[in-house]
Amino acid sequence: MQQTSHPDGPGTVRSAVIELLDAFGMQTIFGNPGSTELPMFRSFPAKFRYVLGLQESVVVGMADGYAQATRNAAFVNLHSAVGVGHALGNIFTAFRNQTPLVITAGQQARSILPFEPFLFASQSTDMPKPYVKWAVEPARAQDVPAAIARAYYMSMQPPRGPTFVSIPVDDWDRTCDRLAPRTVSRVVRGDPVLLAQIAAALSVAKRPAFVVGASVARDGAWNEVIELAERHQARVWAAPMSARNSFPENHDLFAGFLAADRSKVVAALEGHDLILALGAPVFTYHVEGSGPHVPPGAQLFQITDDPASVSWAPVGTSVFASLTPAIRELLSGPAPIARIRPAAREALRPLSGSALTDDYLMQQIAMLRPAGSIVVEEAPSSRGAMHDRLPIVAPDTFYTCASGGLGHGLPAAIGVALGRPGAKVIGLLGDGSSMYSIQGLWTAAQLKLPIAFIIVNNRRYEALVEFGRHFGLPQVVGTDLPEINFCDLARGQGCRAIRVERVTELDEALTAGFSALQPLLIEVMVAQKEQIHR
Ligand SMILES: Cc1ncc(C[n+]2csc(CCOP(=O)(O)OP(=O)(O)O)c2C)c(N)n1
Ligand SMILES: [Mg+2]
Repeated sequence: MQQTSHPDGPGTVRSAVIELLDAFGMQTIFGNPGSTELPMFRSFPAKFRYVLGLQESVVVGMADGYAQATRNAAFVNLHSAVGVGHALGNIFTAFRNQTPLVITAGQQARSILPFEPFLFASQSTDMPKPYVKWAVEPARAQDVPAAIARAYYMSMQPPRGPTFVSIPVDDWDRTCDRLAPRTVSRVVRGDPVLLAQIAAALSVAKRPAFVVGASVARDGAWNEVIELAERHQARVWAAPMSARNSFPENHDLFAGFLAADRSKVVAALEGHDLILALGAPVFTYHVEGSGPHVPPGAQLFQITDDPASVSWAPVGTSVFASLTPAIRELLSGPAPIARIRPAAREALRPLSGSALTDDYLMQQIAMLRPAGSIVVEEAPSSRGAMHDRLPIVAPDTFYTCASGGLGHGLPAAIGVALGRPGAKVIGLLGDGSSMYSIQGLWTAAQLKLPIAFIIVNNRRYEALVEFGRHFGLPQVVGTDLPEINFCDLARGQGCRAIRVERVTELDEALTAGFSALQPLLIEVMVAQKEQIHR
């Protein structure tokens, strides 16, 4: 293969990998370095940037947000087995988020691997499994570039997700051939016969309903879903625990958010004769349930880019497909029968601000936030308030984790801000949730990212207190979080901070956060639920 000049000199594993990363648009490296990775960064190219996270969970969370925001795989570099260990929670989340990541980890030098050296990983590729799509430690140094290329292509294939390459430290300086990037398809066309059947059933259904999930947003099918819903006068529900926004929440056809609870899903969908799940599992549950999964007599169709959820769906006809082309096929299907447009939801009465509640906080965020701002949320018990009071109306402006694992939201907000320069990012975080990856504030401050970190400080794990009631527990151990000072935690990492203790202080603080060109943490001391008299 032809060699060209490279700042690193031609023909090393490092130069071949750097060229590939450049070709794949992965010039940003998220990492936390150690001895077993350093040779990778010899003569680090000027057009690349290294985003340092102070703990590997933060590193992967940032990369996840960045990959989602840019719709391209993000490159991650972790330190050996322990770095992978710290990162695993957010690797699991990236897997559930279908976020493409190429995760690399340093391994000890090949020549000393037989002697169980310091900082080696004995089963490096087993460690991140089963939450990566593919894991490899190449048999030879010169196979590393091909492994990186395969990891990239696989991460970008539906279902997208993380892949993993373990790289011995002595590999980087070995000589090796360059590897040309290839074109590899990323779209799955659904079975045309089944898609035609769905289009036909949809055209004659009396009261169709759609359940939209994160893969609609991931595939950029926002406009197509709106067009399909309007064409069929279908009410549109957000899928239980959907990690992205897939339909304008101020649209008159928007019906609300399905609960992750079987009988509640059935009750919400009652009266519909056809249910079309788009880009969502059927369905994500969080509590045990029994009985049917859909209202008796209703037909269920599912189209999604996750072959696993296609195979485990308990009822209905499922098609494995990329969402945008599949929905376009439905749009070219037979015209629907005449239907009456369903009534829009009733608007909630505005809150006066008699108490500093999470509901009131969400209402004021909705009122004051700049158009086009992006919400990255991890505030479990405030999610209902957010759904009620903070409608998400523009595509690609809402992110949360699909896994339920805390520690993703704070670093993901940083990644989203990096991936969408110029946009205001609002990190909406519970006091408990933010503590899993609080070190991310340092990276946000160093990079001067325009993020408003809003800490909903209710001084406890409120969601668990509420869950305790579900299990009939009058009291739940390990749920009080007194005496954490988030302003001090922020300032100690170079991040400006404001505390809001009274309703009258809220608007000014939010306005400051929404106009700042740098990160600002706003700690909002909200009332605990039983203190609220509505
Ligand atoms: C990694 C991880 N550990 C524990 C949990 C269990 N958990 C679910 S919600 C929650 C409470 C979160 O507290 P906070 O962010 O303050 O939100 P609140 O419930 O108060 O709204 C916890 C600990 C989890 N989901 N993920
Ligand atoms: Mg809390």
